[in-house]
Amino acid sequence: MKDNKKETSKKIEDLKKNTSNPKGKTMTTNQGLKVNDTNNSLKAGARGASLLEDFILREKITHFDHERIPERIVHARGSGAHGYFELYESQEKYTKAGIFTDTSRKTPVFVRFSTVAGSKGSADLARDVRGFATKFYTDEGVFDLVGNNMPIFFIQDAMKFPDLIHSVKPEPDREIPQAASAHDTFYDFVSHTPETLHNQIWLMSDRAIPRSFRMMEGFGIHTFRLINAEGKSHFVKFHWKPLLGVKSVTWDEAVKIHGADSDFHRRDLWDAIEAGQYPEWELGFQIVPEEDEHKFDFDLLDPTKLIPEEMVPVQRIGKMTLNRNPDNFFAETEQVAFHPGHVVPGIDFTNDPLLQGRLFSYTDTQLSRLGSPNFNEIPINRPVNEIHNNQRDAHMRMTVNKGKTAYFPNSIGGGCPHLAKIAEGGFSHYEDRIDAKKVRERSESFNDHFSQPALFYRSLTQHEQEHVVQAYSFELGKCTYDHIKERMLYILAQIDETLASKVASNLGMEIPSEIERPLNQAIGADADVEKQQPGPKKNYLDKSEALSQEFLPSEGIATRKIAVLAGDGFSESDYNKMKKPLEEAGAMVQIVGTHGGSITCDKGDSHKVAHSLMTTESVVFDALYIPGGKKSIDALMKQAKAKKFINETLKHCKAIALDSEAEKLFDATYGKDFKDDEAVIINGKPQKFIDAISKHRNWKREKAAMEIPA
Ligand code: HDD
Repeated sequence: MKDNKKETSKKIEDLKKNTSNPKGKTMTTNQGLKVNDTNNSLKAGARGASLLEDFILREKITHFDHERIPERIVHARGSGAHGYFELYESQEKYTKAGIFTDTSRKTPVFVRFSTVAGSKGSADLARDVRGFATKFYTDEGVFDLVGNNMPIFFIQDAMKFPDLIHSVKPEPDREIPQAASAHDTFYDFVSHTPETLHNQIWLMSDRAIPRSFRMMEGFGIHTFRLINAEGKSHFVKFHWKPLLGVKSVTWDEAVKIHGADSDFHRRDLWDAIEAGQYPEWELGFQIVPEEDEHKFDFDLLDPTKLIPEEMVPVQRIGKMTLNRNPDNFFAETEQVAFHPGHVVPGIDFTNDPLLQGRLFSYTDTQLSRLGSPNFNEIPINRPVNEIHNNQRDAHMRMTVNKGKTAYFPNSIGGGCPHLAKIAEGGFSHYEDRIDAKKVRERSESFNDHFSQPALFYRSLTQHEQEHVVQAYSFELGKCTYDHIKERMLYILAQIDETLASKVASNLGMEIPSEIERPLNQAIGADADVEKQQPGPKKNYLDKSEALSQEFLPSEGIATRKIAVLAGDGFSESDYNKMKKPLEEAGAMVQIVGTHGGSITCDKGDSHKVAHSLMTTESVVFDALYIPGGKKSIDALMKQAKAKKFINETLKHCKAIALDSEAEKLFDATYGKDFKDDEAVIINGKPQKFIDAISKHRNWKREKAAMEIPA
């Protein structure tokens, strides 16, 4: 195992100034006084009253009483890691940003992944969008890319963000449900707001239940600008492409993982980094020249639209590696403050009205979450270059600013800190021309809400489409108002008739031919309602392969977790035959024993078990191996949980390998009907098993496996 705490960077060195390590040190109060007893309060006699004088007790309790800060209003549950970004080739034709032009740099990053709707303590496998926020500590200041794992957003204007979030959060009268969109208020809102449809259908897809944070794409969503040294602007969309491919679990697994390990994603990220299996993503640019702004059938400023990769290919320009877990969750992951407005020279904004609203919201929220405008001084947030300005004081100021002058211009301070010319790296905004009437309106070019959701659905493979049907049937099935479900069915029919009719049949309802107008309530009281109705579907691309997650395959099985089901007397030669090649391929092989502690193999050697059948579940593993050994198989035959383990692994379309006597156990499960399955390897070569695991799932099995009552 690598010692990833040895991985360092400019930012890690910077954090060391504030890092405290108690090893070999004496306990003190916050005033530096050595403490002699932290177990007993000061009393008038051993059984007597406690004394107010006890400043050691008071300090300890007072600090504890104030340990919590408000959780994030959205994206409250998250996990972070340190790493670095390296550029493949200078992108100076597009931008003057140092991180995108200087290939010699290894720019430190801190990334926080999150769910959106749930509280800080909610379960990782909620059906939800995932946040993917990256803080680049560049030599020119902090650049934050605050994106999600889906390339589009629910709404077109920041003005609607509180409505969206209030609808998806637990219903305010009963604070139910936690971390779930499957309830009336969410579908009441989205069914009246057809612009949400595109993100909604992504939310119903497998993307919303990832196998791992390490196996998700990331997207900056908005169209940003890149500005080069000549001041020329190009539009850009940012993409993160995971080298491990894009992988998900099934909904049935997600539900069970909630109970088996509600920290599943957090643990997975932590364990992979501790094991030296550092997750990697390539950063991609989709570049659109200024003059092509109006070339598309949709508006580049509309955040509910993506640019299909077939129209504008993603150029991979660099790679990010996450190689170090935080030292302290609160100090780093909880206190990190991202902001889409943290940019560096060479990167700028567009008029996307969602982005513009975000530029206000992120600093504002830190004032209540972190308590002061000095949140930038918290170690995880401060840049690696020096900060000098005339901002002063406020709660919890850390910096000791020298000198008399906190104003500009000044002569007493020698005119310092002085201003930077643009040529010296001073930031200047792109000179976007504005000549317009002040209006509170939505552009008509934002009115097409159905073409891209339909394109997304068409582009999915058959099993992915079926998962969308199942997800909508589950979510709408949880709603209690028929009129809301009817509106949703009517809207789904605008995407795809078959999708809508399958969902309708699962709900036991008909698709209405008409619904109450206006379809789009998300407009002003005086707006021209008819003009603002969603326009007809356009078909500018039959399919976009890149929208299916099957399109980004991965090779290998590094960090995949393989369960070895065994009891005393298992065949050591079977086990060794499989274990070595699996581990050489980077997989994590763990014995799940008939009991805890250790089990003894047929050669008499003792092997430590990672879990007993009582303490784990099949859903937290990627594949299953069962070695032979008569005594071991007889013991497993007597444990109902062993059969459940096999049945579930089959149901979730995962690879299974078994050797010699293990076939008897397999025959005692639904396995007997799946012996010809290509991801079931009986007495086969390890390489066949490795190939099957690397495909992630054998979806061809899914229809038949659904019948397994596990
Ligand atoms: Fe946001 C947090 C991503 C729209 C207001 N947002 C937050 C985080 C992510 C995103 C990943 C968590 C950052 C972290 O880990 O600390 N948000 C997005 C994306 C959006 C988006 C990809 C659309 C493209 N957000 C959005 C809008 C608003 C906000 C329109 C408000 C007008 N978002 C916030 C916030 C949060 C936040 C309330 C909560 C905690 C924080 O900012 O620091 O200000």
